[in-house]
Amino acid sequence: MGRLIEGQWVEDAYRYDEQGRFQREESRFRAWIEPNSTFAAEPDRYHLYVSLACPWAHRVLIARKLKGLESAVGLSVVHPLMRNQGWELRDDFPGATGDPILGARYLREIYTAAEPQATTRVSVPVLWDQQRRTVVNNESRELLRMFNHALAPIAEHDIDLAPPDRIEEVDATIDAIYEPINNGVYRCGFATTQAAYDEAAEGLFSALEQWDEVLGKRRYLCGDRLTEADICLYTTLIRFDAVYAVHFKCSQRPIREHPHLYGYLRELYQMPAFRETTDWAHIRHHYYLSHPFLNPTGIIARMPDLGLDRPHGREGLSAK
Ligand SMILES: N[C@@H](CCC(=O)N[C@@H](CS)C(=O)NCC(=O)O)C(=O)O
Repeated sequence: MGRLIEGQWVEDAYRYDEQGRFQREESRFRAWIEPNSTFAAEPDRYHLYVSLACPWAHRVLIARKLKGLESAVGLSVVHPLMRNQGWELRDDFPGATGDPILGARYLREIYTAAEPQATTRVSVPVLWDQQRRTVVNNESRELLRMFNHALAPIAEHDIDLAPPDRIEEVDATIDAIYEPINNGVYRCGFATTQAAYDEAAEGLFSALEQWDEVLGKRRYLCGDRLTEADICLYTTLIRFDAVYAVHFKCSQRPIREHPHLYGYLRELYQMPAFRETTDWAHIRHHYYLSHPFLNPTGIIARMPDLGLDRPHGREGLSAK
């Protein structure tokens, strides 16, 4: 892996604090699509770059499908392996598309096309504006909100994943699950000291227990309607037993032993927008082969039987 420093690619590891805790960095591009702004909602203008392996990019892919934005916003899928040159736009893996838009070989070329002297990590998801030839935004949570609200005028489906009467709760829930769960699995996996790992694992498994209890009473995280918060939790839960439990040492208790989280995960997986954007080959190849410091032999662990098509039994949960 690496990063751009003043437009030059520099091979580089992740950042840690002095206690060995993984430090996630802020996303660089943070503009918004808004009516009558530099970035207006227009079909065929924006292009989304994702990895099908990445839980952050997966959020935006699910929203794109749920909202019916697939014909309005184009998509490029990177190759699942991310090694010294960062994400590559090769098409020699099923589902990887290459880059029909800029003809880039490396994802970093999208970043330098926007800002030749950029100093930034080169991450997915990233939204490219074909009209202004620049990156709009590369922060998944903001892209998720933009796909939901700002791009609604060009969306085919009328579904609001952060409705006005729930938006504060949706934001508070996304905040609450981010550190212990979404980022927590990475903090377990990338910890470089036992203490940093123990701290992350403790936070992760107590948060999972807490949300398991909540989901015993509520159908979705914010009540009886699917929201952005569910998308944010799903993309971590679906990778958990297949990858994080082994590769990131999130081993204490699998999702399929949390009864309510497991039923909830099955329900979401059985929805087409979730299932059709979940690509096991990309997920498993990416994680097990892209972090040689964690898995030097590059062996891909066996897939457990997740039983995701079993009935979820959650229809009877009333709104609370
Ligand atoms: N905060 C960003 C995080 C995105 C992110 O870390 N994506 C990973 C893939 S799972 C990535 O592209 N990492 C490459 C790197 O950081 O060099 C977001 O939520 O969009």
